[in-house]
Order: sequence, then structure tokens, then C-alpha cells
Amino acid sequence: MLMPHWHYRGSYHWDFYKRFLSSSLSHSSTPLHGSSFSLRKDRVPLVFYWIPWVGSAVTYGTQPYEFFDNCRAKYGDCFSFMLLGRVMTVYLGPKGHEFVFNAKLSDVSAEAAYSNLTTPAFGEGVIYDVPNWKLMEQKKFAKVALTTESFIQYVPLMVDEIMKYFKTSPDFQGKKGEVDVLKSQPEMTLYTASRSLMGKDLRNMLNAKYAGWYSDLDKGFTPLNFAFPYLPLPGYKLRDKAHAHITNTYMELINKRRKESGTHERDLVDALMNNSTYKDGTKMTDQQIANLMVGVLMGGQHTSAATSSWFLLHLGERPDLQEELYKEIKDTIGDKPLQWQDLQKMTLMNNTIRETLRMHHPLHSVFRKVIHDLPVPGTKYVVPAGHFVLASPGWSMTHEEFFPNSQHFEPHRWDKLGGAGGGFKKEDNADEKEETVDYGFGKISKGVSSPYLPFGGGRHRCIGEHFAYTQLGTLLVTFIRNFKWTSKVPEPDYTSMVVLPVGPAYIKWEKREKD
Ligand code: X2N
Ligand code: HEM
Repeated sequence: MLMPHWHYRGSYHWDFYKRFLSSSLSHSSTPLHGSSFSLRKDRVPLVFYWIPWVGSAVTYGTQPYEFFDNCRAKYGDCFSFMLLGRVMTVYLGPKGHEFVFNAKLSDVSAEAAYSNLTTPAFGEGVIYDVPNWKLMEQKKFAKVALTTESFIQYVPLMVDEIMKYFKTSPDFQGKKGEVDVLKSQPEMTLYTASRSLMGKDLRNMLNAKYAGWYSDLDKGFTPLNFAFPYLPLPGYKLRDKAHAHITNTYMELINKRRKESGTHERDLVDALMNNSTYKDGTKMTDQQIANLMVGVLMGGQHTSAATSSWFLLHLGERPDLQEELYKEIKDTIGDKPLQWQDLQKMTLMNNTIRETLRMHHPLHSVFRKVIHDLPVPGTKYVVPAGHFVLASPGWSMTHEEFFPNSQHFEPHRWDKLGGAGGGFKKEDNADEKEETVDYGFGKISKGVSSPYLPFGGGRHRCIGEHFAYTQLGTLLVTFIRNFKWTSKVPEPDYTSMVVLPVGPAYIKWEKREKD
């Protein structure tokens, strides 16, 4: 051996690589103007823009799907646009899903696209602050807390949290009232996720002081980070302080549990304490375990809170569906306490979640940074290293071509497609017939050319799908059992971290008379 092993494995090379990948100088190698750019015959057509650097940020940032529709009318499914100094190449539709989600690891990088966004909020050594093989392993470690056996334990705990919220929240007192779902849903999501994934001790520590830290940290998880991750703004300092307080608490919990006897499999904390040794023999440190918990919880928090907000608002316009859901619950479990197994039998309830995700994908765009010149299959185009590629399943899922009457909220559209999906693959993990692939965190379906891909696909596919369905299903069932409500669905706000209803977004509720 010429050099000790750790020269290669040490963080120096990774730090260097990371800096190179995320430096704004490396976004593109050629000066970019609308005109000189398009002279190259092998370049994807670039959407014209007036303001240098800013490019199409305003139209894309405020109405991405409309922007995509307009570009598609001019250029087809594949086009590029300028976004705050970056060249984004969009490929719409199923072929675009294949192009981006199944791109080769040697051609594109998710960490180079997302690290600015996530690392300041989650901390170092996790998710997009590590090379891809470590992310694959971290997903495998976390998945231990996301099994059927875990969900069976989680459901009663979540029901408990939801009922406690209804009893104690000032917004749910009396026989009727109104509540801003943009306030209630983040709270209910935090309580149910903390109680299940982090355990009882941590849930009991969620007091006012804690709420302040969560809020400071949450404000630091913003799309602004894409452009300016480490500015000396006051909010960023608060973010870093909050991160330190929260992860210190998680580490104290880990240390407390180390002193307990025996191993447990109660939650994510146990899962990561029992199983967080990489295949090269190195172990995640307690700080890294704590950071991974922050990342997993924050990701699930935003996507899940947005989704429940949207289904509450849609159902408020559809009393017929609320009654149908109520009947489904009555027919399945009567007045018995809800269990995870029951959720699997409630077709309309699951289709309501499915339909909500169709109309309101929380992430309207997903990105990769191109690190090696990448030809666009079936065209003469090459996307050069330094540009970004963008996929938008949320666009396909709201497009007439794939979903007729796409702007109509109709959970029953999923009935007639039948169990197998009637031509549309379910977003579910692959069934037996399908070709599968394992990137290190379990088998998933190989193909990603469905227009319906709320959880993405390929090596970056979501591991939170079944947790999300469990959490959202438990919440929806408990809401329907206790309340009837009305509302008006607001417009989407695309500029936030996830696509949220423009606030305030009230539902008017009344207690359901038990029969
Ligand atoms: C400045 C209008 O507003 O001109 F989180 F463990 C944890 C999140 C990807 C968000 C993309 C673009 C907004 C432009 C505004 C974990 C659960 C993850 C997955 C322009 C003038 C993180 C991109 C946000 C576009 C909005 C990617 C998430 N499951 N969570 N101009 O997450 O997974 C995690 C994974 C993304 C976005 C946007 C503008 C694992 C403006 C005016 C302004 N968005 N956005 N997750 N814009 N303007 C996550 C993958 C990863
Ligand atoms: C990845 C969607 C809930 C954890 C993803 C991706 C999507 C997604 C589209 C792929 C991103 C990309 O390719 O760039 C959603 C939706 C959710 C949800 C729609 C809820 C409705 C959750 C929850 C958790 C979670 C609850 C954790 C418990 C993750 C993780 C990844 C991921 C760890 C992997 C990131 C990677 O490998 O790069 N999710 N997610 N998600 N999600 Fe989720």
C-alpha cells in the first residue's frame, strides 16, 4: 500500500468534491445569453429571458405548471430555462421521469443539487452531505423503523395524540368552530410523528421552549437556501442554535437509552441505535444519528402536513365524500379502536390520499445536477456538466393527457382502475410481476415511466411512503369519526418549501353526532 487507507476515505476529498459540486461557478462553463446559448445545435432550447441571472425565476417560481405548459407549447417536452444563475433542463412526462429518476450515478448528483437546501437545516454527515453510497445506507438504517410491525405499534399512539389534540387545542373546543389547517396540520403532524418515530420521552418534552426551537429550525428549511445557504442573516443564526439544542436533546435521549438494559424496537431512535454501522465498518456518530433524525422528521413533517391540509380542504367541499368515508369506517370497524390492519381495508380512504397527492404533489420539481455530459435519449441534445435536470411528476399528475378532468378532486377515479392499477402502476413498491432493483435500501420497481409518481423513483425514491399513508390514514379516519366540516379550497402557493394552500385556510367544523 502506498498510502494509508484513510487518505482515501477521509473527509478531505469529500469536502473538496462537495465544494466543487455546489460552487456557483461550476453551474455552467459558457457565458449564457438567450441567443449565443441557442446557437449550439446540441443544446436543449433555452426559454428566452430578459433579466440576466434571474432568468425565468419569477414565472417558474410562482406558477411552475403554467410555466411548463407554456414552454411545452413552444418547445415540446424538453426545454431549458434560467433560474437564479442555474440552467435547468426540464423533461416533462413519463420519459422525463425515466431520464431524471433513473439517470446513472456517474452522470447526475442529487447531493450537488440539494445540499445547499438541506445541510444547513439537518446538519453535517447526513442525507445530502455524504456521498451517495452513505445515503443509500442511511435509508436502509431508517427503514427499520418503517416496517409493518412498527406501523402496527404506531397507529394507536397516533390516534391518542390526535384525540388529545382535539381535546386540548383551543381551535377544537365546543360543538362547532373554525380552524386554520395551516396551523393545526403542522402541529398534529409533529405530535403524531414525534410520538411514533421518536418515542414517548421525546414527545413529552415538546413544550413551548421546544416549539420555539422547532419553529426557528423550520424557518431555516426554505427554498431561499437554494440560492443563499449561509448568509449571516439573523434567522440563520437562530436556525443553527435551534439545531444544536434539538440535536443535543436527541443525543441525551440516546445516552439515556444506552444505560437501559436490553435492546428495543420501539421507534426510529432504537432503530438507529441498533443499526447504523456502514458496510465499510465505520459507525455513525451520535451527532450524525441525531442529524439523520432531524432530516427524516423534517422531510416527513412538511410533505405530510401539506397533504393533510389539502385533503381536509377538498373534503370540506365534498360532504358526500365525508359521509361515504364515514360509512366505510363504520362498515370496517364500527366503533372499535382503529388498528393499522383496518386502514388497509379502507379503499376509499386510501384513494382519498392517493387523489390528494395526485392534485397536490408536495414537491413540484425535483432536481439533479449534471456532473458528466448527458445526452437526452431520442434527441440530438446533450446536457452539459454543470447544468441541472428537472423532473415534475406533479405536472403529469395534473395534466389532462394523463388524468382526464384533472382539476376535479375525485377519489373514485381510482376505483375503476382496479387493484392492479389498470394501466397505471400503483406508486406502491413493486409487486411480484414487476422488474425490481435494489440500490441498498430494499427492492423497488425498476421502471419509473408511470405518470403517477408521488414518491419518485430510482435510487432517491422515498422511503416514507408507507409511514405517510399510515399517518395520513390515521388522521383522516379520526377526523371523519369526530367531525363534519366545510371549506373552500384555496389556490396553491408554489414558492414555499412544499406546495401549500394559500393561507389562512379555514375549515368550519362541527362535532359529529355519534349514532
Ligand atoms: C426569489 C417568486 O420564490 O420570483 F427533506 F430526510 C429529508 C424541496 C426539492 C423543495 C425541491 C423554486 C420555490 C423557485 C421558489 C430527507 C420528504 C428530503 C422528501 C424563484 C424570487 C429533500 C424546489 C421548493 C422549487 C420550491 C428535495 C424532501 N420526502 N421530504 N424565484 O426537496 O427529498 C428531505 C429527503 C425539495 C423543492 C422553488 C422559487 C430526505 C421564488 C419570486 C422569487 N422546491 N421551489 N422530502 N422562486 N422566486 C427531501 C428530496 C429533497
Ligand atoms: C424521497 C415524496 C413523505 C423520507 C422522496 C422523493 C419524493 C418524495 C418525490 C424523491 C426526491 C427526489 O428524487 O429528489 C414524498 C411525499 C411524501 C413523503 C409525497 C408524503 C406525502 C416522507 C416521509 C419520510 C420521507 C414521511 C420519512 C419518514 C424520504 C427520504 C427520501 C425521500 C429519506 C430519500 C431521499 C433521497 O434518497 O435522495 N420523497 N415523501 N418522505 N423521502 Fe419522501
